[in-house]
Amino acid sequence: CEIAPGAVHVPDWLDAREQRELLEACRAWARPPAGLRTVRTPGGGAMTARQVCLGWHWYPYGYARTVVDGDGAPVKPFPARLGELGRRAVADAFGDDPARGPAYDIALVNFYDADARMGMHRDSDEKSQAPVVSLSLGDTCVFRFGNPGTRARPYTDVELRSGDLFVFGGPSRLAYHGVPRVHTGTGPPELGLTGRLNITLRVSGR
Ligand code: MD5
Ligand code: FE
Repeated sequence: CEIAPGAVHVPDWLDAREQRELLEACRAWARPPAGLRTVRTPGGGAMTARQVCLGWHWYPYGYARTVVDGDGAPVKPFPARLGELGRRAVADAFGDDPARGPAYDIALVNFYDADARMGMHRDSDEKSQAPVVSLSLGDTCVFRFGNPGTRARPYTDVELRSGDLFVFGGPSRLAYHGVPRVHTGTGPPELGLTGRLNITLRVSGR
């Protein structure tokens, strides 16, 4: 379902087994060194979603090969199978040939507990125009899709559920977006995840 030009929502893209395997992998990546951390913004604030990075380490506002704002450890490698998953995601969303898809080299995994939010922002630290692939696990959230030019309304609010794929390409690549709300206890019980987890795949362009 196309929400805006280049912004495609594919509900229920990951089956139950793929969701379980991805969650297990995320739990392993979350362990130290270079594990789950709280992101602190230059203004003195802290993000409420906690994050782990693969391939490149994101910090406000850039990318590094070590956890420059945490334990200083080298960032965990970007797994080849996430690259394949990313190309398959873009191909399914846009109907392209997966073999010609982008070479993903960054994964950012965000863990949201019941009170976590993400304010309206743009993802502009990547030097590539390649689409961002977003995969959701666990609790349903309200995802707020805004505009390329302004943080303000109008917004399109979309519910993202466990297993959903969202791809942001073309004119939507630099749109403002956020997560105003997580609906506690709405994830699939058999997944065994409290809260919500989101994986984004990106191309660094470096
Ligand atoms: C999330 N994560 O649900 C979202 C999914 C982040 C972040 O926002 O920066 O880690 S990624 C949503 C996204 C990426 C690129 C463009 C657009 C949305 N967009 O144009 O709406 O944790
Ligand atoms: Fe973002």
